[in-house]
Amino acid sequence: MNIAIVCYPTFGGSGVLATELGKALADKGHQIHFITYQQPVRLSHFHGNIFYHEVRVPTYPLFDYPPYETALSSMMVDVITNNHIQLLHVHYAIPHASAAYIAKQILAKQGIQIPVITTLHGTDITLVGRDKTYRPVVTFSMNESDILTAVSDNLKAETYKNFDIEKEIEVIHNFVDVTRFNKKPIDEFKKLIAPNGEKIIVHASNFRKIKRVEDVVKTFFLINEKIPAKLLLLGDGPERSAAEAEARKSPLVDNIKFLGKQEQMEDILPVADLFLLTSEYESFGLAALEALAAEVPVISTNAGGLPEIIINGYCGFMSEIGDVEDMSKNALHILQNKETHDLFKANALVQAKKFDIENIVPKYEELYQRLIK
Ligand code: GMT
Repeated sequence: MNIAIVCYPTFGGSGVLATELGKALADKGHQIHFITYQQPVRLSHFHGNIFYHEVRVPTYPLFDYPPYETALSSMMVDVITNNHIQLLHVHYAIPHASAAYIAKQILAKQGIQIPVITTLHGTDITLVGRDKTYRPVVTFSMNESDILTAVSDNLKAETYKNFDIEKEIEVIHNFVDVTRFNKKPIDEFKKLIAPNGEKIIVHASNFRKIKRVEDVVKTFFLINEKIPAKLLLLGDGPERSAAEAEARKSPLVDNIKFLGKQEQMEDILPVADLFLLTSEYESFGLAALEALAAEVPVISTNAGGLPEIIINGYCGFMSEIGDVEDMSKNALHILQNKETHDLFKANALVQAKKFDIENIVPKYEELYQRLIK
């Protein structure tokens, strides 16, 4: 099949998922055309079946707000017309679903019928899309998509709760390529971070308010008061300086390293003993799934779709949002006993395999086949 994929190119989960999906489909022989404003972060290697089309928005003195959505629709029309594209799969509703609607209408006038799939990822529904600034357009364009998918049952329920949706939403969970993440840890790297065998705790996010990164720091300090440990924070975003300020309040600050944005998650995660995710909401929590695939138990909140991947007391523990005491207690329960830790690590891998790329990508292919027919 010839498929156009529209996504955000950044480190966020929706862009990562869309890129990994495109790469997996390309490996299966499909031709994939990415349309976005920058090369997607996880699209670093050449692949004969992958094409990348960059949306450029020319500046003009009149434009205080350059019209990205218009440029995007025009690019969709161009790519679809000139590359025998059979379907358009847009990730994250804003503004991709409405841009797809415009492109679909333009193409229909030219006698080209292009089916549109919109995949909802999380904040496009639970945070940004709900705002009245966007809601009418988001609602309309979701209803106009030929197929709507959500990445968890929780996100499906949230979408029905917050929007007047007239069609069925199909749930296709996030996935991970377990073989890529389940690697032996790089010993020199591990020794560099934890020279005295300290436990390595990792958090990765885009440091937005919704992630409550300060809770990661607080939880870590409670753990570190009891056992030698190091915290690696991966990613960057608006709340990084607040998290750094929180870290500097403690004499244990030197045990925390802010590593910034990192592309090679599959090299870093395997050195971790535990993954911390303290979010106020996660539609799914792809970062937690990648940790499980690297055999790293997860301590998280029980927000949103996280209970769909973390089995409490099996591959990790979930606590109420903000309950840093409970999160640290659970972390210590896992880390202080080698047998328990080994068991949770083994279970993490078993759990991750349920969401392996091999099980999930065919679900998208089935949808595509259905639409094209
Ligand atoms: O987590 C973020 O803030 C990034 C965000 C995005 O839209 O890129 O991630 C969302 O999509 C991921 C992939 O489907 C999900 O795994 C994340 O849970 C979801 N984030 C939120 O719902 C906050």
